Amino acid sequence: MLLEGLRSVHAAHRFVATDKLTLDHVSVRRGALHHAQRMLSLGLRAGDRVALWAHPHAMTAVGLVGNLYAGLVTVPLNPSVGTRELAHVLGDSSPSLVLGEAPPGRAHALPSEELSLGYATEGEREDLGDAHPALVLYTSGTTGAPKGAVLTRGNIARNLQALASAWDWTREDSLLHALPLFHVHGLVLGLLGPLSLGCSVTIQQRFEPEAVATALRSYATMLFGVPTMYHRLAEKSVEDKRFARALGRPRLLVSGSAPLGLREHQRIADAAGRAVHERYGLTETLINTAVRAGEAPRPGWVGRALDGVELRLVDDQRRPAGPGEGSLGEVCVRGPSVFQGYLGRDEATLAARDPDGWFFTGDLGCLAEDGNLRVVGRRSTDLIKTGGFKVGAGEVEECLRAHPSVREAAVLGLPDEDLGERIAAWVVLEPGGHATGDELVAHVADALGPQKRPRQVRFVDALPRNAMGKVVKATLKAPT
Ligand code: MLC
Ligand code: AMP
Repeated sequence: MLLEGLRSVHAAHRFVATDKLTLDHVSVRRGALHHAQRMLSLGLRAGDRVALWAHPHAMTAVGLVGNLYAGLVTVPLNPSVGTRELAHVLGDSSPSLVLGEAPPGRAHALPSEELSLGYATEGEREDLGDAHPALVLYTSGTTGAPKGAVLTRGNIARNLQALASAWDWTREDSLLHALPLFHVHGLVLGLLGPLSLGCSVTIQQRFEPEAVATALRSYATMLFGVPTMYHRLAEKSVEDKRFARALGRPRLLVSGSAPLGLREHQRIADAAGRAVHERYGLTETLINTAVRAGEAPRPGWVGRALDGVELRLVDDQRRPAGPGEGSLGEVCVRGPSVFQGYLGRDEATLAARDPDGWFFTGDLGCLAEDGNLRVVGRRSTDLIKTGGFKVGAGEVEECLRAHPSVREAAVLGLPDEDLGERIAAWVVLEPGGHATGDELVAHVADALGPQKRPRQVRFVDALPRNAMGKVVKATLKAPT
């Protein structure tokens, strides 16, 4: 059962979003039961979709759990989503209702409800099986607008069980993170994890290394972060011994959502005398592999398959590739946490998952004889991971082209010490067109969201093209 842990928790187990409200798990459960009753009294029924502004706030937990109790399918909304992307997500997922306070400038025409903290002791639908959808998470592809990945209750429950076993994660733990609550990492692992296992969680509203160190010093036993966060923590640890000691304190530092560089592993090992455990996942599959709590991490490797997960490598024709550290192939995954499909996009679902249930991740990796996986890159350069956020080059290019002064645009991810990759755009202006780089950055931030904004823009007279007229991105160089 997905939220089994919440039924038997006691008030010592805290849910904290470091702002206005601290709740214990008993209050989250009662508030959520109240919310579920309210949703059902409004005429919503199991399976209906409901969007939820995923503010880093305790009420997000109440809304999410209440929706699960009522069997509603939550579409979390990024509070800093751009106007155009918001219209896409709401149009594509057609929720019956939008829950929570809309951020300034993000009005919409759908019915909406504020979340409030009520009290109830019943309201949970007990009859919903593992195949019932729980979440629709929007995720970018190489081209086009993001697609909604439908995750079921079973997908989530099995994944959290497997992670609990991999990390010896129990209700005695106290998790700390500062991740956003609209993606797998912060939402499924960082929020539903503690709520289903019954352990304490503190969600910091924004990532500040000092605030993280303070929490690590006093109570946190586990930290979840993306590599950009570990990079910033490593920087601080190198210059400040007190800081390094704080990083050495929790029993587990977990990194995921993008590769953690060898340099960061080494710097944290040197400064704090400890290792970082990596795990590897995708929105569509949840977490696939993890370095186990009792094992010494091998930098560059993301661990073995979780319980119930099968892994294999395939070549360009999707034929199984040979095993061994020397063999490289696309990573494929099969198991109980592979998603139900993309909302309303059967063709895209069929392209990503074969009839035998294998999901093609697009990641390139090698599998050691002992089952450990190393992720070495991606099949397409048109998917960018920046600060742990996945961004499609195509969506940014399309957005730039929609600007009246822009004639053509090409977007690439360039290596970046802090963000892993930074979004860089090459732009050809319309004859007589006037736009500055800052204006175009603001244009993308406003339309799609600040996470998708280019960090650098270079104006060129023409884009390099091959004989077929296709832009040759490989020849584009980093702006100087
Ligand atoms: C800056 N800002 C702008 C702007 N420039 N806003 C509008 N226009 C502009 N031109 C604002 C931003 O909105 C933000 O405001 C603030 O400035 C800083 O933004 P930033 O530059 O994006 O922050 P940054 O320091 O780069 O953030 C680093 C980070 C962040 C690590 C904290 O990238 C992050 O939270 N990453 C986590 C991503 C994640 O969770 N991925 C998981 C995917 S699931 P404000 O208001 O926001 O402060 C997955 C599966 C798996 O991958 O395996 O886990
Ligand atoms: P998303 O679609 O945002 O869920 O991102 C999934 C992608 O993040 C994967 O396909 C990988 O490219 C990347 N990723 C996640 N975890 C890791 C990791 N530990 N190491 C390398 N890449 C990772």
